[in-house]
Amino acid sequence: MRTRPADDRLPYHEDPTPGSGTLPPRAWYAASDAARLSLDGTWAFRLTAAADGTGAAFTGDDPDGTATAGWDAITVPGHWVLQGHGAPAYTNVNYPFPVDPPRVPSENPTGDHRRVFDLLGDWPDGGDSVLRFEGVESCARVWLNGEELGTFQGSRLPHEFAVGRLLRPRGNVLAVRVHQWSAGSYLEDQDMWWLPGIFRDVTLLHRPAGSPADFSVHAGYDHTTGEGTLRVDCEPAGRVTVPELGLDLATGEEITVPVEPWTAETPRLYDAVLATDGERVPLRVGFRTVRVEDGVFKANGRRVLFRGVNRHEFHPERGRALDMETMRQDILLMKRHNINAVRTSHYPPHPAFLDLCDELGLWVVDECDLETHGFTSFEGWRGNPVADPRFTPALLDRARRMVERDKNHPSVVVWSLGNECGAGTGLSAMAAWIRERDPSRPLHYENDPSCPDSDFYSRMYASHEEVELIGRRAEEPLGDPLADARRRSLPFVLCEYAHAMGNGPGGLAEYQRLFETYERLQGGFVWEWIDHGLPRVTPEGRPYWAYGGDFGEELHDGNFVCDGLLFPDRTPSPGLVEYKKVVEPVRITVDAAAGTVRVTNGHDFRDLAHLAFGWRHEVEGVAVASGTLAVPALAPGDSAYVPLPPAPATELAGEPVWTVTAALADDTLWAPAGHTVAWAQATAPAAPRPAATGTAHAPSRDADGIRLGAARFDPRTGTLLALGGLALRQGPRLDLWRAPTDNDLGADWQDDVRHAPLWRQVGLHRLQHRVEAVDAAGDAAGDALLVRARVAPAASDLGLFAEYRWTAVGDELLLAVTVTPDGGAWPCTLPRVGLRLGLPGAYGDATWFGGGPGEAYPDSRAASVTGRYAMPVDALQTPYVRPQENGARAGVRWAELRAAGGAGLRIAAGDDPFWFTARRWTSEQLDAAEHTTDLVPGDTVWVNIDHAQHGLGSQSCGPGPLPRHRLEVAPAAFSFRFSALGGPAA
Ligand code: IPT
Repeated sequence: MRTRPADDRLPYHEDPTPGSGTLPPRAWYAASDAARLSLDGTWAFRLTAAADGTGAAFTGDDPDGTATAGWDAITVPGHWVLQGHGAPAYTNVNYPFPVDPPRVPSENPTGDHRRVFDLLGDWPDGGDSVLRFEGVESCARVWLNGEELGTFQGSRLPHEFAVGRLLRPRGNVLAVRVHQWSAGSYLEDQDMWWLPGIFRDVTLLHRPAGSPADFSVHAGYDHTTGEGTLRVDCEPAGRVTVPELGLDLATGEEITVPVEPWTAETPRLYDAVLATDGERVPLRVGFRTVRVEDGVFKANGRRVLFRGVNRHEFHPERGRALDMETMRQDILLMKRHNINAVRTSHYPPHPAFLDLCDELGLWVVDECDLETHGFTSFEGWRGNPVADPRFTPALLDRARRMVERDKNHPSVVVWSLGNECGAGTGLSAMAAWIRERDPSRPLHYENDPSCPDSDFYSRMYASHEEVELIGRRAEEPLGDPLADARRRSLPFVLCEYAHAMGNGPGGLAEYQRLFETYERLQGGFVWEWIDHGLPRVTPEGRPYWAYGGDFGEELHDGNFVCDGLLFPDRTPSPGLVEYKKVVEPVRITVDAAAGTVRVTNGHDFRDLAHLAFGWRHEVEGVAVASGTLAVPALAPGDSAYVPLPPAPATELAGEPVWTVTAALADDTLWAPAGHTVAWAQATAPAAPRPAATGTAHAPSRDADGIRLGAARFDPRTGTLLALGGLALRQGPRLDLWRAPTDNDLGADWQDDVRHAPLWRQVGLHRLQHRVEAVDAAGDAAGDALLVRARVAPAASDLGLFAEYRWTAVGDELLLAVTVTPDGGAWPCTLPRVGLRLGLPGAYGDATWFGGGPGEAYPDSRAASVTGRYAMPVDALQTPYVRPQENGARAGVRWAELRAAGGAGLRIAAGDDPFWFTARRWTSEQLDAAEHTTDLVPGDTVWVNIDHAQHGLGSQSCGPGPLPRHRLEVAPAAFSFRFSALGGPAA
């Protein structure tokens, strides 16, 4: 590494050491009786291209605003690139500037922000006042009334200045110069949009004489006695009252009393007040103790299973400037989807978010604002700031600002040093400081394999196989036996897994089974919570979500920024619905034959008294009867069998389905009574399908082609042309292709087999159908139309024989297909095996009996509920930000597609339920689209009825589908029954 003798002459924004003029960090609290003035709102703004900004005039004491006359207005909190100045840019790992720490480009977008404010009429005398910035990206220099206050870096952390001596009743001039790039940018290489600006609140706070300089709430819980111990340290001293507990104690004094503990499942908070001579601060105290004990992370003496997500702060219009409503919405959505933990990837969130976590109940891994991932591109992470002593003071500053700000939240149970920084002494310095300052919480860091600074063995995207080994504490040893022994003794978390990019993730259920089997495996955090898509419109005004590269970035990582369980507008994706089911905290198994339901309480702390159980009986998706189920208030971990009522009598014929649900018995803060927490179904063993009744027809040739019952076929190709009054756009034929998902494509750094690139290499996206025989003479098995084809791509000797055996009985047309691979060894799996057919565009209403309401795939189908559903074809689509395979419904017994008048086509399963997909564009069009607006409905409804689908996996950043969910090339046989549905007029 070069050393730069000139470092001491670096301008402040390139100086890696913490800024100047700020106050020591302290605890954040939402409110107190001290005056405060929000400076959020409209500010004057001008963007310039270099760090000089608009020059000196802007910084002056100029209440009339001559210096900023004619400037634009900007909303604070906000990012200028989302308000019409400059553009956002997305990179994952790469720094979007030459890597030469701590120097940054001369082209350094700089936003001068200026606001003039009056004090409230009654702004108190005495004491001091501080100006507090909750978050500015990436570096700021601040002037008040013409005097420079100082500078700071550390975007997602608070910074305060003492300003009392400068304030006047009217016309205070606050000038803030914000640089997009600074030495701090080297520490902020998180996988997200680069979004400069004053993006969190700016507040003026009165600090009366005798107000707490800082305070620390220590509220532990002893599960062996049921007692909580409270001590509040505060400078200057004061008193703490907790009315509900009858407590009134001095600060520094410790008291032990019986309490109800805080957990994420039971977020019990006690209102309290900390009163010093100068200020009364309302507190909400949650009593809990967390520690790693016997290799297991425990809260209040019990092992905790993290059912977590990684949460970036993101709002499609406001970027990382989140309002309270959005923060609350995130938590409500998490709670309603059985999520119990958040890793604040990869920076401390808005401080109010943690209040909401305290209140609504989430375990929080609070992560420092730190990532230096871009250095991974250099041999041995050359130049990595966490191994560069020049940056150590900044790293310590960041650790301090996080811990001091967030230390009083019961929800924060783990401190995380940062993300993807490799290894370095700077990290150890942070860890040492945090351990000393707050021994009450364990530390987390993932990216140093020997875990010297972590109390968890933490990994990202490890395969099921490896996770299982780790669960058995039988993982591959580290070279150093001491380090290995230490790591082997640690509890394990997957700080990231199940990459939720596009369609996926698959394999969640299998991970969850491992977490539930091995004590050491304490769950994980899905990557990630929300897609960071930004709204745009086409020139014709059609809206879509933009991703990396859509803003003319020189370097970018495309749609890797859209890998969340929520769409950018916070609509839950199928992946989130699947996650909710997989992590449900009650396991229900319905045994219809035995007439029993087994219920296991999978909560870590709560019994089941808060849930109401119910049953429902349906026949082929039609409700027959329902009732309640008495389930004992099982303790965590306990199971019981409860009887099902006898099957209700019904005239209805068809497949009976039992559904048992566990729902909230009463309203909670996060969902109303009746909200379903867990469920299970029992479908009857596949009922023998009723034999088709009616006359068997024989095929015949005439001038119009081949006839078979109500069907007409092309005499040359043997393709079904029409059935009754329905003329098909394309008769059913073998289809293997699907528009690759992000997970099918895999990540380009992976050595493992990546499925979609192989599919394309083999040519599965351009299969030709060569018809070998159309035989209407029947076969030994009866009167059948036999069609034989070889389906294969150009330039390859690989192919598949497809034999279609058509028969007709009564009004039904039966098709049995056999598929036989031909050629040598296939180097790839298959996307799907089934049939594709095209119907006239009018056949746009789907009804089916099978899995729904949402899509499902082989390794993501736990949430698929067997029932009867009806929706327009347009509603069957899942609008992934980058279009790709979507919308399959699992386990379908029959599906109908109808036109407005009622005429339609019914497709019923032959021997096995099938996968049903329908859309107004082809798989090839879906494959070609880059944004949702590239998909234009055509005049055909394309229907796929699949015997098999390849799994989803998580290979856009992790492992592909598990072997049993891979669709291998092999002989297959499947069948369907088609019938034309007459409309009222037909
Ligand atoms: C991992 C990062 O920690 C996370 O921020 C995000 O980029 C994620 O990947 C992918 O979306 S790092 C990865 C290279 C294993």
